Amino acid sequence: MVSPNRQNWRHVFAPGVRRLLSLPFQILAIGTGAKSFVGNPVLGSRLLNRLGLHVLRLVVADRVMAFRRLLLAATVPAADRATLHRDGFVVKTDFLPAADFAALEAEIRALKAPARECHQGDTITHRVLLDEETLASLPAARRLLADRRYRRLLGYVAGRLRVPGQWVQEIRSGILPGAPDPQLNLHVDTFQPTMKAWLFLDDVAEDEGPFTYVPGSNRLNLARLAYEYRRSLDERHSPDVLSARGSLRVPEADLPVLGLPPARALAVRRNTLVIADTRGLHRRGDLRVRPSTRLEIWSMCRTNPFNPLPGLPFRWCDRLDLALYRAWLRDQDRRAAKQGGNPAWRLVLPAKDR
Ligand SMILES: O=C(O)CCC(=O)C(=O)O
Ligand SMILES: [Fe+2]
Repeated sequence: MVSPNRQNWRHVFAPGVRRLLSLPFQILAIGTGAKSFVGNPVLGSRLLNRLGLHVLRLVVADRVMAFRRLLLAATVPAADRATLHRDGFVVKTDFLPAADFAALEAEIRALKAPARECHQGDTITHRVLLDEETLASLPAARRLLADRRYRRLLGYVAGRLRVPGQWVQEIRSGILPGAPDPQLNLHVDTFQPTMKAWLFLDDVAEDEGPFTYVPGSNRLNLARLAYEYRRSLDERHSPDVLSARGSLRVPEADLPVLGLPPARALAVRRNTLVIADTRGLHRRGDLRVRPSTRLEIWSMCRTNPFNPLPGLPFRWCDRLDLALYRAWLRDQDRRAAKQGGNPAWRLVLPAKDR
């Protein structure tokens, strides 16, 4: 039996000991994509950020990505590179030949596979990972993922030779009771340049929650650095938890301070591919109709921001990446089960009818 005194001792000292033991890891995290001001006292330190830690990470990650993209420059047309640099996103309408798109759409709408769901505010994001097992029964999706133009565009924006992370994603808005979806607020995903892509299987009108981006907000200029410097000092105390965790929420009223134009809603027809650097300011646009759904092939790639190399060109790298991702999901499941709750990405078995 543990004596009450000993319990008190534990209560008082254990958190301090834990903090001390985790400090070396928190320091090492400076060299990774870790971004949480509130979750990591080193990244959130007012003193270190006053000395320029956050801004230094922004600048170095930016230059490293510029170098990686330079290495891959020959793989994509110069016009796409210029558009990405100028705006932070590239839009390709009628991306697939009509017959290929029809085959892809039919296949994806009929798909029933294990999925993961994230509940944020009133919105459910439903994702099916396109790994080898799922792709085995999806020939049109396999063709898309093997399409050189697709792979190279995504790879260029991600600064990576291969982009393994591909999902079928359905955004179901206005489904849950609760606050509006936090993705409706203008934000950056993180401090490092990072790629997300959407091949839309549905038309998305201006008032149907289209992807919305502030053109030019991908570029770091002095105004942006000064703004992020100021924000970094106290961001760990932000009442907005996502902001405190390193996905800065930026009020639209701050855009003139940043010398930026208003956000542009990318209303699109189905079969449009949008690829964006989500280090730039973006949000999910407003919705007139609720509930509503938006179906897409979605991709995301975020690598170590300080690695100057674009990875290896082998297929087994994708398998390894996805195996690690699945292991991470299972670990999240175990942790959540221990605490009697749901992980952020809960397993849905079997997938619901589409
Ligand atoms: O789905 C969207 O339109 C954008 C959501 C978003 O902010 C993101 O995926 O990072
Ligand atoms: Fe985002």
